[in-house]
Amino acid sequence: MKLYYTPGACSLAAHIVLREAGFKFEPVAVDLSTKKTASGDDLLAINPKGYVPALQLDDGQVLTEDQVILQYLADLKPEAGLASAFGTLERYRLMEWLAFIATEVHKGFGPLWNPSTPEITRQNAVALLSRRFDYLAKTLEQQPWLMGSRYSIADAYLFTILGWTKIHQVELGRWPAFAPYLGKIAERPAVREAMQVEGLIR
Ligand SMILES: N[C@@H](CCC(=O)N[C@@H](CS)C(=O)NCC(=O)O)C(=O)O
Repeated sequence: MKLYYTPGACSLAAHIVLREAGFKFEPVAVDLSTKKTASGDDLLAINPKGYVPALQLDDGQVLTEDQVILQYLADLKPEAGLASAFGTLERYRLMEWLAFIATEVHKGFGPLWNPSTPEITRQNAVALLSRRFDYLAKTLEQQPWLMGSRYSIADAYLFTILGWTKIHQVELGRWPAFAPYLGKIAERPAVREAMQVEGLIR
Protein backbone atom coordinates (compact mmCIF):
# COMPACT_ATOMS: atom_id res chain seq x y z
CA MET A 1 0.00 0.00 0.00
CA LYS A 2 1.04 3.61 -0.54
CA LEU A 3 -0.22 6.48 1.58
CA TYR A 4 -0.18 9.86 -0.15
CA TYR A 5 0.13 12.38 2.65
CA THR A 6 1.18 15.91 3.44
CA PRO A 7 3.07 16.54 6.70
CA GLY A 8 0.68 17.52 9.50
CA ALA A 9 -2.40 17.40 7.25
CA CYS A 10 -5.49 15.29 7.97
CA SER A 11 -3.61 12.41 6.31
CA LEU A 12 -1.65 12.09 9.57
CA ALA A 13 -4.63 10.17 10.99
CA ALA A 14 -4.33 7.49 8.31
CA HIS A 15 -0.55 7.47 8.75
CA ILE A 16 -0.97 6.86 12.49
CA VAL A 17 -3.48 4.06 11.95
CA LEU A 18 -1.26 2.34 9.35
CA ARG A 19 1.45 2.21 12.00
CA GLU A 20 -0.86 1.37 14.92
CA ALA A 21 -2.12 -1.67 13.02
CA GLY A 22 1.34 -2.73 11.84
CA PHE A 23 0.87 -2.43 8.07
CA LYS A 24 3.74 -2.47 5.61
CA PHE A 25 3.26 0.60 3.46
CA GLU A 26 5.09 3.31 1.61
CA PRO A 27 4.45 6.89 2.74
CA VAL A 28 4.58 9.26 -0.23
CA ALA A 29 4.74 12.97 0.60
CA VAL A 30 2.73 15.38 -1.54
CA ASP A 31 3.33 19.11 -1.83
CA LEU A 32 -0.22 20.47 -1.83
CA SER A 33 0.85 23.76 -3.42
CA THR A 34 2.00 21.93 -6.56
CA LYS A 35 0.03 18.68 -6.03
CA LYS A 36 3.22 16.79 -6.84
CA THR A 37 5.22 14.16 -5.02
CA ALA A 38 8.98 14.54 -4.57
CA SER A 39 9.52 12.33 -7.61
CA GLY A 40 7.21 14.56 -9.69
CA ASP A 41 4.14 12.30 -9.73
CA ASP A 42 0.86 14.17 -10.00
CA LEU A 43 -1.57 13.78 -7.08
CA LEU A 44 -4.46 14.42 -9.46
CA ALA A 45 -3.53 11.26 -11.36
CA ILE A 46 -3.79 9.31 -8.10
CA ASN A 47 -6.76 11.14 -6.60
CA PRO A 48 -8.66 13.33 -9.07
CA LYS A 49 -10.21 15.11 -6.08
CA GLY A 50 -6.74 16.61 -5.59
CA TYR A 51 -6.39 16.08 -1.88
CA VAL A 52 -4.76 13.87 0.72
CA PRO A 53 -5.09 11.32 2.18
CA ALA A 54 -5.18 8.86 -0.70
CA LEU A 55 -4.46 5.22 -0.04
CA GLN A 56 -3.30 3.20 -3.02
CA LEU A 57 -3.95 -0.48 -2.49
CA ASP A 58 -1.61 -3.20 -3.74
CA ASP A 59 -3.92 -3.88 -6.70
CA GLY A 60 -3.67 -0.23 -7.76
CA GLN A 61 -7.14 0.87 -6.58
CA VAL A 62 -7.22 4.12 -4.66
CA LEU A 63 -9.31 4.78 -1.58
CA THR A 64 -9.98 8.34 -0.41
CA GLU A 65 -11.82 10.12 2.44
CA ASP A 66 -10.06 9.97 5.76
CA GLN A 67 -12.89 8.43 7.73
CA VAL A 68 -13.31 5.65 5.16
CA ILE A 69 -9.58 4.94 4.93
CA LEU A 70 -9.41 4.73 8.73
CA GLN A 71 -12.24 2.21 8.86
CA TYR A 72 -10.84 0.20 5.97
CA LEU A 73 -7.47 -0.13 7.70
CA ALA A 74 -9.00 -0.95 11.08
CA ASP A 75 -11.25 -3.59 9.53
CA LEU A 76 -8.33 -5.25 7.74
CA LYS A 77 -6.65 -5.75 11.12
CA PRO A 78 -9.44 -6.33 13.64
CA GLU A 79 -6.88 -7.76 16.04
CA ALA A 80 -5.49 -4.22 16.50
CA GLY A 81 -8.80 -3.31 18.20
CA LEU A 82 -9.05 0.11 16.56
CA ALA A 83 -12.70 -0.13 15.48
CA SER A 84 -15.77 -1.89 16.82
CA ALA A 85 -17.21 -4.67 14.70
CA PHE A 86 -19.54 -3.91 11.81
CA GLY A 87 -23.18 -4.59 12.55
CA THR A 88 -22.94 -3.54 16.20
CA LEU A 89 -24.38 -0.35 17.64
CA GLU A 90 -20.88 0.45 18.82
CA ARG A 91 -19.77 0.61 15.19
CA TYR A 92 -22.42 3.21 14.48
CA ARG A 93 -21.22 5.15 17.52
CA LEU A 94 -17.72 5.05 16.03
CA MET A 95 -19.05 6.21 12.66
CA GLU A 96 -20.98 8.94 14.47
CA TRP A 97 -17.70 10.22 15.96
CA LEU A 98 -15.88 9.97 12.65
CA ALA A 99 -18.61 11.90 10.85
CA PHE A 100 -18.65 14.53 13.62
CA ILE A 101 -14.87 14.96 13.45
CA ALA A 102 -14.88 15.09 9.65
CA THR A 103 -17.75 17.48 9.09
CA GLU A 104 -17.86 19.59 12.24
CA VAL A 105 -14.23 19.73 13.38
CA HIS A 106 -11.97 18.95 10.40
CA LYS A 107 -13.99 21.05 7.96
CA GLY A 108 -14.67 23.64 10.67
CA PHE A 109 -11.01 24.64 10.31
CA GLY A 110 -11.53 25.40 6.60
CA PRO A 111 -11.78 29.21 6.89
CA LEU A 112 -8.69 29.32 9.13
CA TRP A 113 -6.49 27.86 6.39
CA ASN A 114 -7.40 30.56 3.90
CA PRO A 115 -5.17 33.64 4.32
CA SER A 116 -7.79 35.84 2.66
CA THR A 117 -10.51 34.93 5.17
CA PRO A 118 -11.83 38.18 6.77
CA GLU A 119 -11.23 38.48 10.52
CA ILE A 120 -14.96 38.31 11.35
CA THR A 121 -15.30 35.06 9.41
CA ARG A 122 -12.29 33.70 11.24
CA GLN A 123 -13.82 34.65 14.59
CA ASN A 124 -17.11 33.01 13.64
CA ALA A 125 -15.30 29.83 12.61
CA VAL A 126 -13.42 29.74 15.93
CA ALA A 127 -16.70 30.32 17.83
CA LEU A 128 -18.34 27.40 16.03
CA LEU A 129 -15.31 25.17 16.59
CA SER A 130 -15.40 26.16 20.26
CA ARG A 131 -18.92 24.81 20.57
CA ARG A 132 -17.75 21.52 19.04
CA PHE A 133 -14.80 21.52 21.46
CA ASP A 134 -17.25 22.01 24.39
CA TYR A 135 -19.00 18.81 23.39
CA LEU A 136 -15.78 16.85 22.83
CA ALA A 137 -14.25 18.05 26.11
CA LYS A 138 -17.40 17.15 28.04
CA THR A 139 -17.14 13.64 26.66
CA LEU A 140 -13.45 13.37 27.51
CA GLU A 141 -14.08 14.57 31.08
CA GLN A 142 -16.20 11.45 31.55
CA GLN A 143 -14.19 8.81 29.69
CA PRO A 144 -10.58 8.36 28.55
CA TRP A 145 -11.34 7.90 24.83
CA LEU A 146 -14.09 8.93 22.45
CA MET A 147 -15.35 5.36 22.33
CA GLY A 148 -15.20 4.95 26.11
CA SER A 149 -12.50 2.71 27.53
CA ARG A 150 -10.76 1.92 24.24
CA TYR A 151 -8.51 3.99 21.97
CA SER A 152 -9.83 3.91 18.42
CA ILE A 153 -9.39 5.39 14.96
CA ALA A 154 -11.62 8.28 16.09
CA ASP A 155 -8.98 9.33 18.63
CA ALA A 156 -6.23 9.22 15.99
CA TYR A 157 -8.39 11.44 13.78
CA LEU A 158 -9.28 13.92 16.54
CA PHE A 159 -5.64 14.10 17.67
CA THR A 160 -4.62 14.99 14.12
CA ILE A 161 -7.19 17.73 13.71
CA LEU A 162 -6.75 19.26 17.18
CA GLY A 163 -3.05 19.55 16.34
CA TRP A 164 -4.06 22.35 13.99
CA THR A 165 -5.12 24.56 16.92
CA LYS A 166 -1.40 25.32 17.48
CA ILE A 167 -0.96 26.46 13.88
CA HIS A 168 -3.99 28.73 14.07
CA GLN A 169 -3.39 30.03 17.62
CA VAL A 170 -6.63 28.59 18.94
CA GLU A 171 -6.01 28.29 22.68
CA LEU A 172 -7.17 24.93 24.10
CA GLY A 173 -6.58 25.89 27.76
CA ARG A 174 -10.32 26.56 28.19
CA TRP A 175 -10.86 22.82 27.88
CA PRO A 176 -8.56 21.15 30.45
CA ALA A 177 -9.63 17.68 29.29
CA PHE A 178 -7.72 18.04 26.03
CA ALA A 179 -4.13 18.36 27.30
CA PRO A 180 -3.91 14.94 29.04
CA TYR A 181 -5.89 13.29 26.22
CA LEU A 182 -3.66 14.69 23.47
CA GLY A 183 -0.57 14.05 25.60
CA LYS A 184 -1.25 10.35 25.97
CA ILE A 185 -1.94 9.97 22.24
CA ALA A 186 1.27 11.85 21.40
CA GLU A 187 3.23 9.33 23.49
CA ARG A 188 1.97 6.28 21.60
CA PRO A 189 4.88 4.72 19.67
CA ALA A 190 2.91 4.61 16.39
CA VAL A 191 1.99 8.26 16.73
CA ARG A 192 5.58 9.27 17.46
CA GLU A 193 6.81 7.28 14.46
CA ALA A 194 4.27 8.83 12.12
CA MET A 195 5.08 12.32 13.37
CA GLN A 196 8.83 11.71 13.05
CA VAL A 197 8.47 10.47 9.48
CA GLU A 198 6.38 13.56 8.67
CA GLY A 199 9.05 15.79 10.25
CA LEU A 200 6.64 17.12 12.89
CA ILE A 201 8.79 16.02 15.83
CA ARG A 202 12.42 14.91 16.16
N1 LIG B 1 -13.04 15.04 2.34
C1 LIG B 1 -11.64 14.79 2.48
C2 LIG B 1 -10.94 16.11 2.72
C3 LIG B 1 -9.44 15.92 2.80
C4 LIG B 1 -8.74 17.25 2.99
O1 LIG B 1 -9.35 18.24 3.45
N2 LIG B 1 -7.45 17.25 2.67
C5 LIG B 1 -6.67 18.48 2.71
C6 LIG B 1 -5.50 18.34 3.66
S1 LIG B 1 -6.07 18.18 5.36
C7 LIG B 1 -6.10 18.71 1.32
O2 LIG B 1 -5.42 17.87 0.79
N3 LIG B 1 -6.43 19.88 0.75
C8 LIG B 1 -5.94 20.27 -0.54
C9 LIG B 1 -7.03 20.62 -1.49
O3 LIG B 1 -8.22 20.38 -1.17
O4 LIG B 1 -6.70 21.11 -2.55
C10 LIG B 1 -11.36 13.79 3.60
O5 LIG B 1 -12.12 13.80 4.57
O6 LIG B 1 -10.40 13.03 3.49
